[in-house]
Amino acid sequence: MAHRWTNTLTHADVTPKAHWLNRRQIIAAGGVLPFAGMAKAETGDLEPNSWDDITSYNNYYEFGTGKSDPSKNAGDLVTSPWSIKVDGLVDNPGDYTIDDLIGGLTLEERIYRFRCVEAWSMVVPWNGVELADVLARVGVKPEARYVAFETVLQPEVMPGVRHRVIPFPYVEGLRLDEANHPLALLATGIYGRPLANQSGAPIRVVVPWKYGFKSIKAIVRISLVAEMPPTTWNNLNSREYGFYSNVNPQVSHPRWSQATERRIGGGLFARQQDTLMFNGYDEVASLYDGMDLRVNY
Ligand SMILES: Nc1nc2c(c(=O)[nH]1)N[C@H]1C(S)=C(S)[C@@H](COP(=O)(O)O)O[C@H]1N2
Ligand SMILES: [Mo]
Repeated sequence: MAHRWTNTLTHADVTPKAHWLNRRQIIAAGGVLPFAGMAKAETGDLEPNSWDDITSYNNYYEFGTGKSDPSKNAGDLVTSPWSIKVDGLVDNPGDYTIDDLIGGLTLEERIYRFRCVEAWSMVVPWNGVELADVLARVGVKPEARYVAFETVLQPEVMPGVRHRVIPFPYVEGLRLDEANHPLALLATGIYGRPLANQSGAPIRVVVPWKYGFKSIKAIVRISLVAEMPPTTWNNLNSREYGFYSNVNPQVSHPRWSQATERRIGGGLFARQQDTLMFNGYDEVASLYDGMDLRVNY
């Protein structure tokens, strides 16, 4: 892949290998990192966005369709107690607390690019556990081929749900091998702080090589299934939003190019830059060997 000046950093520069290959343990899962103890961000292109950028420019249609609606409206979401139903083709189905689900797993910092299908992007320093570790804990049966996720429904505090801006609950899914890739996270924090409600508190999926809508927020259900599960944006418009939705600068959205993106940063300082195949995470390419990514978009 040709790298231009904006893209000369490899994934290893974004997230130092120690963060994810050696699975450096920062603190036991469930804890909160002290801000001062955070690994310093890499300089340059992968400088994380500020907490303010990350928590004030959001997509979370349960709280409205505007970018500032989630930060204005998500404050009353009840995130504790929280229960996650694990069902389908698993050895250990049941209702899990967050601690049951991730307690004792390695909580890591992952500084990832985040690329929305709308052609804006950020860099976010997530704290979370590998989804693969959680799937191992619940015990995936051999017949399972996909993982389906569902977001909480609290209509009393979700104006977008009351106004039915799109169908809810929001649902998403991954192929099992995608979900088991070490880059796929269940995140509980950003910058060492618990997720803000608008960021998907208390626990969300993060799949950095896919468009942002695959990274479903505030999950209350994880189902292991045999067939490709329905997903919200694909249900709404399958021509515009595929099940895979891997970031791909060569496959345009029917209504706009995906070749470049607007990096959000400090208000007026948003800038245009090239979009990278798989959002720069080339290590996932082998998941799609033999697939035509124009067909399986
Ligand atoms: N439940 C739920 N999850 C969601 C969404 C949503 O509307 N509802 N929006 C998605 C989209 S389109 C994007 S780009 C990201 C935005 O995440 P952020 O607000 O943390 O940047 O969340 C994704 N997850
Ligand atoms: Mo998005």
